[in-house]
Amino acid sequence: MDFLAGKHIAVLGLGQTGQACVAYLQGKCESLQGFDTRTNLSVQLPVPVTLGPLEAARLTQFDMLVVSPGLSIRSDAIAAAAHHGVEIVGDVELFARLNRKPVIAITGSNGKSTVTSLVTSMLQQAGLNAAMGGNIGIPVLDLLGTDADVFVLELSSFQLETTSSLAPVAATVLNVSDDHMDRYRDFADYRDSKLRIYRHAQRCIANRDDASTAYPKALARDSFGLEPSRDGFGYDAATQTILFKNQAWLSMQDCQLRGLHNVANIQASAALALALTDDHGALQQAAKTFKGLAHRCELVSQRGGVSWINDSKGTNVGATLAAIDGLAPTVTGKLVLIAGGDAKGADLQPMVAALSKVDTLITLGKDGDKIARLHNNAKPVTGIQQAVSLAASIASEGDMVLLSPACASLDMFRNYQDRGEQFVAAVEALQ
Ligand code: UMA
Ligand code: ADP
Repeated sequence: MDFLAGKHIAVLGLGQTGQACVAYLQGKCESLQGFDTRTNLSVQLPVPVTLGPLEAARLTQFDMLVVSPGLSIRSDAIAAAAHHGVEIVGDVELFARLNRKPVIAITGSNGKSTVTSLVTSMLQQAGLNAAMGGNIGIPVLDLLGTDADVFVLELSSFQLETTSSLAPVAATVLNVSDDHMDRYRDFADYRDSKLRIYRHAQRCIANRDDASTAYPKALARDSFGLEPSRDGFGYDAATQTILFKNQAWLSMQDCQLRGLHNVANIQASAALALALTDDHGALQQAAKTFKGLAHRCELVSQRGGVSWINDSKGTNVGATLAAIDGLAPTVTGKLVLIAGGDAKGADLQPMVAALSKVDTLITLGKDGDKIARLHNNAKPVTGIQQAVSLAASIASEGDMVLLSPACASLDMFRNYQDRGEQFVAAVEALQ
């Protein structure tokens, strides 16, 4: 904790992360203050708090800024402080400097929460006391006081930008596709922030089907992919069997997760867990019983023979492509897609091929019209209730209605959970 002693520290952003940072840092440094650009924030903190725009003149007076993921370190005031020599870190960097227990680290544009939860279940099944945290919703500093023996961290590109000394026993970039383009110069810039996860990793696990996930160099390496392979995990599509070093390892028919993206998620999870256990039976058992998380391709109703699927966590194009590609082959009738929201500056063109599998497209939200232009049977609506009513009037037995927005929810909802819950409530309220 020497690196904190005598320091004047500012915590920037006072959401979940900032509050955990204040709770941890209080009493461990010379002085501590909190800042948040939001003026409507009501937080009670035991340190002086300044709300409103960040000012470079104030920030340059600190030794260290602990920046929340929701704030860009490229914003003028923070960049000016960095230029002035103020150290810029995030909560994951503080965690990395303080933690002495093994860490498994997961990033990627899609599948992070699923893999983080599944790795944790696998390790627990193998008898390890594993706890998860990070972008999945548990600030990493809150993990330090727990009795867990190993931590499984979901890390966003924003968190990785402010992290430089994390040394996981195993790390993966699951995939990289356009997301958060409103915070990055271009795709390469976004990808580079994700690849930071490999920097000090003992074992790097890449996706053979996505060249953007490859490590430049690694001490130990492993991989997963949807073709058979002599290395790591592979897949035999004909028999729906996951392979390990070309030997049958697990039948997807014994698992509850569906879709090729979930084959990749199980493979990646197992490859990560093997860094800490060689109990293959435990990993297979955990994969078989894992039901998946709420709001991710979740079957919420089968009223009238129509499958209603809540994939509200499909917050970018890559996620929605995976949902359509994974689910469309299981539909005997028509597929109705509800999409739209804040596209975060993403290129929507890659949706065109997948949208050809959609019979009716219902759009809503800030960028709904941009998605509507990609389909010849698109119907814009003003809200989720209208979307569900319209879908119900179109769909009949054998059809599927899929909410997979390809967009963030924040233009119309509190978060993706709120969007998913409103969708489910509207489906349940149907006469
Ligand atoms: N904000 C401001 N001004 C500030 C600080 C934040 O306007 O001074 C805004 C941000 O732009 C954002 C919101 O407030 O819209 C929340 O930002 P935050 O940094 O306070 O967020 P936390 O509450 O600390 O939650 C963060 C992660 N949120 C973000 O990265 C935006 C949570 O991931 C994460 O679970 C939590 O830390 C614990 O680690 C959420 C998320 O949406 C689920 N992540 C993005 C994603 O998954 O796509 C990256
Ligand atoms: P994240 O935490 O990265 O947002 P989640 O596990 O919460 O990922 O899944 C979010 C959505 O992304 C899912 O609902 C699904 O549509 C899609 N998805 C999940 N895993 C993958 C994957 N490996 N590749 C592509 N899309 C995926």
